[in-house]
Amino acid sequence: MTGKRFSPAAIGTALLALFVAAFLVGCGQDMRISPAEKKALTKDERMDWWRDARFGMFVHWGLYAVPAGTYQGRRVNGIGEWIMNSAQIPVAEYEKYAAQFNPIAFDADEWVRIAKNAGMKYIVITSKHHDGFCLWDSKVTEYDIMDATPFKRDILAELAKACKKHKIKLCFYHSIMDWHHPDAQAPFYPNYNDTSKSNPNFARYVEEYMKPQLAELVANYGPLGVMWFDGEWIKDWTEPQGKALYAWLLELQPDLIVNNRVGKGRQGMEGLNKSDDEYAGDFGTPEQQVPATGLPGVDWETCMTMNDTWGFKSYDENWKSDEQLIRTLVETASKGGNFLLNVGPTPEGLIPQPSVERLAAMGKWMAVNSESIYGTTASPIGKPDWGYCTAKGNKLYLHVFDWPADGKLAVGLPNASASGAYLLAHKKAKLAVVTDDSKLVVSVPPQAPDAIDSVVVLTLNAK
Ligand code: FHN
Repeated sequence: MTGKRFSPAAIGTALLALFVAAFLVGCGQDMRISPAEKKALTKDERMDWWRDARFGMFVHWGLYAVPAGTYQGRRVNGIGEWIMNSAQIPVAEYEKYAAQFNPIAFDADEWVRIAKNAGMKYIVITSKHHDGFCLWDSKVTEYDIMDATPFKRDILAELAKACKKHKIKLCFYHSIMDWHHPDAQAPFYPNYNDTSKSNPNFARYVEEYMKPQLAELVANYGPLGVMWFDGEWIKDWTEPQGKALYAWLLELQPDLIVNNRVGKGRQGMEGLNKSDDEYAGDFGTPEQQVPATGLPGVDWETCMTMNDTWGFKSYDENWKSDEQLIRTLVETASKGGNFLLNVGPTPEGLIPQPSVERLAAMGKWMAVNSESIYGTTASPIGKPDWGYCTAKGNKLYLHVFDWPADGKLAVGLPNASASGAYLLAHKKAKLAVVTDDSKLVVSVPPQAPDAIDSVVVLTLNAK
């Protein structure tokens, strides 16, 4: 049987394709997978790394860091990144902040190291917030870091490089609402967030501006972990549009994850995605709170500020404590969710020192206890009196906030049997476990190894 014969033209085309591919790889180009090679992945396949990660860094950074909560000498109420709307700043006036935005202290590698050392596995940064300013070199607009500021460096490209180096997933927040674009909400001034209003040209904004920018972000800074949408509540955006955008993005990058704010999922179910066919998006997005019982049956992520603002405000010193932050991470994981904790960098490009200190404290705790967070699932025993519980395989991770004075840690697991127990902080010291019908009791040492959360590992004889 003779082999298939190829025409000289076919051989030439194949050789040319090989040369181009080799050239691109040689230039360190990220070879885009061709449409023929793209294959649909199951949701579980796409979500696998995200479910394992459990803990990420949110970064709200843009022109709003320049006024930092103050306009015309007056402190402006509300979250820092909303100052354009809160202070009713005209577009032409707000644009002037671009000429002042020169974050010469910005060091992407330092930001990524701070996140990684905290135990965070992914970073979600505002590519464009509601104010419309773009932190990357967009070919679709000059209202971006390269053309409108003295800084003239592609922030997202530098962050992408640092994330790749430190094996942290790079993800982008992107606002559907856009207070700067004439075909979006700019004409609604002075209340850019007027949800009673509609822009007759919004479809043009979506097709000729927003989607080309999203294509840039996926093509030039990816492969991305998550596209994290926001600003979806506007009148001009609908769930069918969200579903279409979701499908379009997965065509561009088949393993991309997209949150439920690509459509109306947040409004529809209080952040809960009832099911894939209900609302577009892969996970629910409760904000500034951990739902009482989590969001059973779906993937979800609580996003939260460390003080009271997402974007930098020079006078917001209402910082959550190390204890509050560590215990919120634990509570979120114990209910089966991810924790996306925010930093709001300064106009100079620095993560505020109080944030750096709290992330270092979280990293110190995670260095000992991350096994009880990464890849865990929700507690099978509800919420015990003394703290929280996470699970993985046949292990229960007992997060003890209130250490038992009598040295007896009771675990409500009727008719269960355990093969052993130990402290994550002192794995070699085996702890005695006795059982009775209604519970297991672990004998623990008089001193808790960690004042904020001491983890006892209980190995069960069955999952
Ligand atoms: O309006 C935004 C707000 O500025 C911030 O980005 C949060 C973060 O999730 N999302 C919106 C409010 O829900």
